Amino acid sequence: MAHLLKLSFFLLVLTRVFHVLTSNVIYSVTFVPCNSSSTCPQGNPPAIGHTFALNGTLNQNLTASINEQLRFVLDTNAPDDPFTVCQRSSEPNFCSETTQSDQFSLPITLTGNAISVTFRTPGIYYYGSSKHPGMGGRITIYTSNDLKSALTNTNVDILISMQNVCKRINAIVNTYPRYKMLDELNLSFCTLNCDGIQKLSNALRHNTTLTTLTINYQEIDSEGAQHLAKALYYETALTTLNLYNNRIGDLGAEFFAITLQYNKMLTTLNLSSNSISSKGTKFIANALKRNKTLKTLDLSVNNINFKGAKYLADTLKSNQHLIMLDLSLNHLGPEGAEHLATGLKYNTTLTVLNIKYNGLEAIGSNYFQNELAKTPSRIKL
Ligand SMILES: *[C@@H]1O[C@H](CO)[C@@H](O)[C@H](O)[C@H]1NC(C)=O
Ligand SMILES: *[C@@H]1O[C@H](CO)[C@@H](O)[C@H](O)[C@H]1NC(C)=O
Ligand SMILES: *[C@@H]1O[C@H](CO)[C@@H](O)[C@H](O)[C@H]1NC(C)=O
Ligand SMILES: *[C@@H]1O[C@H](CO)[C@@H](O)[C@H](O)[C@H]1NC(C)=O
Ligand SMILES: *[C@@H]1O[C@H](CO)[C@@H](O)[C@H](O)[C@H]1NC(C)=O
Ligand SMILES: *[C@@H]1O[C@H](CO)[C@@H](O)[C@H](O)[C@H]1NC(C)=O
Ligand SMILES: *[C@@H]1O[C@H](CO)[C@@H](O)[C@H](O)[C@H]1NC(C)=O
Ligand SMILES: CC(=O)N[C@H]1CO[C@H](CO)[C@@H](O)[C@@H]1O
Repeated sequence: MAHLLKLSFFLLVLTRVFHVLTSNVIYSVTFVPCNSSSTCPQGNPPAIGHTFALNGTLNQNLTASINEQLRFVLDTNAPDDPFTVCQRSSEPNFCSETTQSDQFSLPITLTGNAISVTFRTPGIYYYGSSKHPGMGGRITIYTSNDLKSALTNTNVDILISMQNVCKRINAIVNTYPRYKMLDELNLSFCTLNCDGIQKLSNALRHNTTLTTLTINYQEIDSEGAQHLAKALYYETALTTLNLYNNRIGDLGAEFFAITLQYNKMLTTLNLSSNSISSKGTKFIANALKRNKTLKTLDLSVNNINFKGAKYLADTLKSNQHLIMLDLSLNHLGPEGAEHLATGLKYNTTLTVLNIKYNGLEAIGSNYFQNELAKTPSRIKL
């Protein structure tokens, strides 16, 4: 019993510390030059020429949970741009027309001045300049300190889909800066099974702002690849997909090849170390003859031999988009090198071809003699 008491005391202390840590969120408020043309997010009047930056980020919308305290510290003297936090503002006038009863404090104007507000009711609030319309942003207060409150709500679908399949997702979310939009997600330390991949793929189909997804060192097989490829078939915002060290195999490569013919967003596909042979390479190479967006393709550490090299070489003759092709640590052989050297003679856009660790160190320089003389940086032998 005593033991149990001790344990609960310990838990209490921990909870308390955690509570203190998460309940006080500090933003420093600076004024930075604002481009009248494009970079004033809320269309500030050019005459003002300045806008708020919260922790270096222009006019971001914030999220927090009830009972969390937001503290805004002014980092610049701003006699003409008094800063305030308010409710019931019109948008995008952000506190500029609110009466004093809707303001949470008197406006601050001097370096070091601070406003602390603890929100007790969920809803929409604002921060901004009480003088200038358009300077400021929105504060969304959620009901609890859950995933929804931790990030801008554009990617909630993805996070929620991962919550039950990746135990450490909460850790990622808790360390992610709140004033930033989630645009990169690294799930490499999850243990995702096929079900997890399917949930993630379904969530990806909803318009999200995620542009980079990294799922290295998992056991994504052809079925998982099919789910992901299907998601990319719908236009997502994703531009970079890293799947290093999985096992999608030739069938998985075939699924991605289908998607590559339609997707217009993906620029980097990393399929390094995925048990892909020349058979799977053929599908991808053929898809790239038609596709136009992919710029970086990493097929290193696979089982590609001279046949795969020939398919890719054929593609290089017509593809005008690929910039980087990594075929290091495969089994290209001298014949493969010869094919690729021929492909490169056509004026493709490729600026880096990596064929290291294919046992071509000695013989490669013959095949790529012209290339190496012209642009040595183009070939990595
Ligand atoms: C904003 O920056 C301040 C000062 O650098 C820092 O103490 C604070 O933790 C940052 N706030 C957030 C929400 O990251
Ligand atoms: C303002 O626009 C100019 C020209 O487009 C650009 O060079 C500059 O970096 C921009 N400044 C900011 C603060 O975004
Ligand atoms: C911030 O919120 C305003 C509305 O209050 C909206 O117009 C704007 O697009 C939002 N900005 C971002 C970056 O979400
Ligand atoms: C992804 O996370 C893993 C594990 O935490 C880390 O080793 C790796 O560097 C990260 N990769 C990227 C691209 O951020
Ligand atoms: C994503 O957004 C675009 C443009 O807003 C829209 O046309 C498209 O249907 C949306 N896609 C999905 C899957 O919601
Ligand atoms: C592919 O991923 C591996 C592992 O993270 C990395 O070492 C490699 O540089 C990546 N390839 C590209 C082209 O980014
Ligand atoms: C090479 O580029 C030039 C100029 O961009 C173009 O006119 C020509 O058709 C191209 N040749 C091949 C073989 O792609
Ligand atoms: C998705 C996409 O960009 N498809 C293009 C593939 O290439 C053909 C021929 O160049 C275009 O007609 C498609 O629009």
